[in-house]
Amino acid sequence: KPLREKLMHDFELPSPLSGGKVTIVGLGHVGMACAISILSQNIASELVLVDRNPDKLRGETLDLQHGLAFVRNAQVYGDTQYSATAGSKLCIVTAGVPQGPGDSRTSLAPKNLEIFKEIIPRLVKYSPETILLIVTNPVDTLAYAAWKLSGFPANRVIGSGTNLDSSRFRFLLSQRLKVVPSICHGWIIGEHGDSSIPIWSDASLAGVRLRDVDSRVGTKKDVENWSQLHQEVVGSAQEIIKLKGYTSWGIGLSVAALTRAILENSQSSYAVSTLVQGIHDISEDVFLSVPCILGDTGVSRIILQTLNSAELADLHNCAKSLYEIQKSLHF
Ligand code: 6V0
Repeated sequence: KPLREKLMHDFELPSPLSGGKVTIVGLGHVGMACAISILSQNIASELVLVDRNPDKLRGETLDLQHGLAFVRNAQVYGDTQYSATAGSKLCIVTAGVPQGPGDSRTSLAPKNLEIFKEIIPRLVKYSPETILLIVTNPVDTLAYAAWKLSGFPANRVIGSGTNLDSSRFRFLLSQRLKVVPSICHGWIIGEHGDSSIPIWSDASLAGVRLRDVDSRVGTKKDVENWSQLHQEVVGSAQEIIKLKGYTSWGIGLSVAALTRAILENSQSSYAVSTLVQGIHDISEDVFLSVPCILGDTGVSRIILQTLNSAELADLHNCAKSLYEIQKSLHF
């Protein structure tokens, strides 16, 4: 008898599909930051890694597998074939051309759209019930592309959107207030990146709205210049890219939080990119971030914030400019 059979008797083998299967396509800086964040927080029971570069795929897979003795039971394997992704509850897509110093996110759209035309139909073929979580930039346009290419209902296609911008904002708020980020609240909505919208009318410290204390916060009349925080959020990706070449940890942790909400059906709220046609009187079929409730159906509800007229106008402008970009692309 082989040693394995001398060591144990197979009684009832565990089911191969655990329900907590997550696929990550694209194992660059962002994909691997997502992988390590998800693994180290014990969020998924099965993690499948896919990349078109076989050496990178094998190297990253082995490297992660060598740490599995230190996390709760999770299977990790890599494949260039999409059949390995079958039955995924969630597919995270980070594959694509990254932003270099000085590149706008929007300039990446045509190239990354072509990559999505390869990836999305293959994911859909093997996991027709999956939820797609898009991270590749420009994330709002590519979430829309994934929705079109998949034919999925909109609730099952999510862009990582301004969840990262919102956490950058909460961190900066916490630094200025000298408290921890988790008690600072503030939504950044709209387009991920340059034209994101800070909702100052809602920003609060442990439930106390900053504008109830000083109505000038975040406006041009504000002598303390709190709106600078949003400028820093907008500039932060380029600042990090200049300093270290790419961004990874923030987005990795942000994606892990979204993954947990979906897999655990937590029904908690995050600013993510979703189909906003009909929300806040937006007429275009575009994906933009608004606070959404996430769970095992993807986006279960969209929170209808009470936006002031300036915030609404900014949101409508975002929708129009994204719509123009979409029109110029060939799906
Ligand atoms: P990277 O380090 O170049 O990794 C990209 C990976 O994608 C590489 O391993 C490629 O081999 C792989 N890849 C490319 N084409 C395919 C394909 N057709 N099939 C499978 N794999 C493929 O880039 P990085 O990880 O830094 O960035 C990835 C994407 O994330 C870029 O579009 C970034 O702009 C975007 N980001 C999005 C953020 C967000 O907040 N939404 C934040 C940071 C980066």
